[in-house]
Amino acid sequence: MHEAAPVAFITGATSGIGLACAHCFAQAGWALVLTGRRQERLDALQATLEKSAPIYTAQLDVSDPHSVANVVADLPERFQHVHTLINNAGLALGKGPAQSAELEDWYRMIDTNIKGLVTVTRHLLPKLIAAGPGSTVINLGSIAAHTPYPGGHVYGATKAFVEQFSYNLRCDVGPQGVRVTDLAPGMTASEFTLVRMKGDSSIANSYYEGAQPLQPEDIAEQALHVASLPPHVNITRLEVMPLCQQWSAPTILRD
Ligand code: NDP
Ligand code: 8X3
Repeated sequence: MHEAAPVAFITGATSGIGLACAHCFAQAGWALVLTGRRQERLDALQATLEKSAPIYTAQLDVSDPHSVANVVADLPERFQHVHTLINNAGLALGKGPAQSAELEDWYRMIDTNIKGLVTVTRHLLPKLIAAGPGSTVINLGSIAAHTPYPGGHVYGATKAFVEQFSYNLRCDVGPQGVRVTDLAPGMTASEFTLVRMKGDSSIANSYYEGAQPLQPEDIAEQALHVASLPPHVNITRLEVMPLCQQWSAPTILRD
């Protein structure tokens, strides 16, 4: 590992789990590359966190391969030695049935959750391998990778991709000292549902009503734990659910 504070590169650091990871890793003394599309939020984060940690922010839409290449190529010297990548940027769009879904929504989920994640990963792999034993890729999966539900269609499928990609990636880079983790949360209170419901805050708020969902900080603490373990320890998949969330028995359709 680089002798100065290790560097974590976080996608989707402007909200929810990514934002909580930024705070959690900064408090733990990491240097951070924080990315997302909303520049004003990156500016606010920089102002808040640079008092406690070295921070570099870059506007980044992970679904734009040129932008990913440029951001990685332009990393300042201090932030070149990326030790941990948190592939967090992601979204769900819509919860209606597949037969009434917008194809554009499906394409955006695939472009962000799959294409974006693999693009960022591919560009950073040489740096992660160079960082040496203990470097880590943490991919934000989901319980939706394993739990089919009505309206889950493409979103759940993108998270199943994330899980299998994580395992296959580990086969290749594990021997180079790079650990890979599929960090799979259940219901977590963030802007996730607001985005999924396209800004309808009444639906988003009612989703969390009367429940005690995970907080983004709960997941950020797990990410920090995963990245801070001794180099020979690789948590391959870490599923975390709030106690209020239950699995459903398979539904039987009857006449
Ligand atoms: P939020 O909506 O609160 O945060 C999503 C983050 O992703 C934002 O910072 C957003 O930033 C960023 N983002 C979205 N699209 C892009 C893009 N094209 N390029 C770059 N950044 C992008 O949701 P969560 O924090 O809850 O979600 C984080 C991850 O956790 C996602 O991968 C999600 O699938 C996963 N997850 C969430 C669960 C939940 O219940 N909340 C449960 C299981 C998994 P900006 O708009 O500024 O680009
Ligand atoms: C989001 C979790 O259960 O809302 O990844 O699909 S769920």
